[in-house]
Order: sequence, then C-alpha cells, then structure tokens
Amino acid sequence: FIPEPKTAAIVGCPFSGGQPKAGVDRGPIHIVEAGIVQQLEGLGWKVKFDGHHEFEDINSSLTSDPPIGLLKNPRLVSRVTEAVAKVVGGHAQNGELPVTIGGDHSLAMGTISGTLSKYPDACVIWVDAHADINTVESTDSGKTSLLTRAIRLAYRNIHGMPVSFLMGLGSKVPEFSWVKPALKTDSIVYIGLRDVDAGEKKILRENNIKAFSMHEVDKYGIGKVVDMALDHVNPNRDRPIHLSFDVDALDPSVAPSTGTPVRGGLTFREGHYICEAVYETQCLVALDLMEVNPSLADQPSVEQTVAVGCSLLRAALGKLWSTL
Ligand code: EXY
Ligand code: MN
Ligand code: MN
Ligand code: MN
Repeated sequence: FIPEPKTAAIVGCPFSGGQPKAGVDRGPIHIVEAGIVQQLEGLGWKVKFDGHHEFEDINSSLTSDPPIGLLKNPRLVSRVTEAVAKVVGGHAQNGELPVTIGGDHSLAMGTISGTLSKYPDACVIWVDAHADINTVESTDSGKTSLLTRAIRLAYRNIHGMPVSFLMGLGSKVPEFSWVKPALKTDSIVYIGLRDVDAGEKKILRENNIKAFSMHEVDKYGIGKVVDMALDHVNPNRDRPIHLSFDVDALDPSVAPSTGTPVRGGLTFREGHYICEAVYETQCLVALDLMEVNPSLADQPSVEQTVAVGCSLLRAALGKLWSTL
C-alpha cells in the first residue's frame, strides 16, 4: 500500500485550555522528543515539522476569559482551535497528511474543521473512552439529587464537547461562530466508549449516532467492530477518513498518563488494530493523537504512555506494510 499523500505534517499543539489539569500541553513535546519525526521517516514518509505551535499564555488568559454560560476558557479555546483549523486545513490543501498531537481533545474542533474544509465528504472515526458530545445545555438528566443538581451547574470543560460544536448541536455560542456545523451525525463513528454522561447518551440516541462501546468490543471482537464502524461511515471505502484518537480509549494499564482515565479500555493490540485497519483502507487524510499528559503518573508510566502514543501513530501510518 502506498497511500497518498506521502508527506505527513506534524502539528504539535501544546494546549491544555479545554480541561483543568496542567501538563497535557507537554504531551506533544514528549512525543516529538521520543523521535516521532524520525520514526515516521523510517516508514518512508516525508515528514514536515516546523516546531510546536505557539499559543497565547494560558494563565494570563484565564483571568481575562470568564466563563460564557457554563463554558470554561471559551475565548481561549475558540481562538486556539480556530488557529489549529487553519493550520490543519492548510496542510490538507497542500496535499499533506496532518498529524496533530495534543494537547486536550477540544483541539479536535480545529483539526476536524480543517479536514472538512479540504474534504467536505470526510468521515470521522473517534476512538475514546468518552463521547465528547456534551452541548452547552446537556445535563445528567433524569431523577436528580441535590448533588447532581450542583454538578449540573458546574462549569464545563470544553474537551468534553467538541463533537457537538462540530455538528451544530445545542444553542449557539457567538464566540464559536467560526465553527461551521459541517459534521453530519451519520459521518462519525465511535469506538471504545465506556464513560458517557446521561445527557450525552440522549444526544447519541436522538441523533442516531453510531457508537461501539467496550461492550461491543467484548461481544464482537475488535476486527468485527472496525468492519462495522467502517461499513457505517464509509461503506464503499471511498470517503476520506479523519482518525481522532484519544489515548484514554486505551486501558489505563496500557496508557496511564492521561487526565481522565477510565478502567476497562482497549488493549494495546485493539488500539493498534484500529490504526492498522484505518491505514489499510488507504482513505486516511488526517490523524489526531490527544490527551497524553506526561505530568500524570510516575516516570515509567509516562515513558510507557509516550511510547504507546508513538506506536499508535506508526501503526496508523503504515508500519505493518512498510518495506523500509
Ligand atoms: N463527559 C465528561 C465531561 O464532559 O466533562 C468527561 C469528558 C472527558 C473528555 C475526555 C477527553 O475525552
Ligand atoms: Mn506546521
Ligand atoms: Mn476525548
Ligand atoms: Mn477521553
């Protein structure tokens, strides 16, 4: 398999403003220091990397960026993700395959917008423990205790919301008016879910959004799940694919250094199988690796998580078929 394009553009996004834990902005720095550029070159890719993107200072922004409704750091997240959309879109326009390394998953608002600007027919494979589809008003509905009601009023981290913004679900926030609701509900498929809020389940159900949770991975096996996922979004294997991989999809024993670990996740091989199978379609046009946080967990765990992240990227870019 020799997929086009054969140039990968690494988009390092040291950004943590979509969630509260420090350190996730160091994820891309560690992945690059571990040698991802050379590793991808070793697979036969021409790799462009012109340094990590410089975003404005997060701390100074926090004070000048009060919540809008329940959204935390709304202006900062909007500005950064808009910049990312332009960078990713630009690489795609050049015929390059953008490989965006986060940073938190709010960045996918930018990466997927960028992909859709070049490939309006692209579909998304979202690999994650979480659905990241909360809206401005989605809540843990149902019978509520006082505690639940208090949680409802808590401010929202935007890394739990990018998919709803990309779809135009929920009420519009003027600060995010640059985000086009370009992602159709039948153009995304999830793999790996196991921590989905009640309000998110309602959104998934009402919009008929396809999701393969860990329950389906157990029931059918990863091979069948990936086949079914591709059959849903890409039945003729002719649509461009954007693969957005949140490292917390993997079991915490495999990828411990991440901000919102949930037990019962994908094994090392299941994660790699998804990447290999997507590469094999020859439809991959953009790739994200998100939520590696090297300041969480001990040194060996950090090294393990960074190594697994690099390994997933190599798998998605054809390691299995490389003859170099
Ligand atoms: N559903 C929860 C929320 O909206 O806050 C947790 C989201 C975690 C998101 C991580 C990155 O995938
Ligand atoms: Mn660049
Ligand atoms: Mn995520
Ligand atoms: Mn997640």
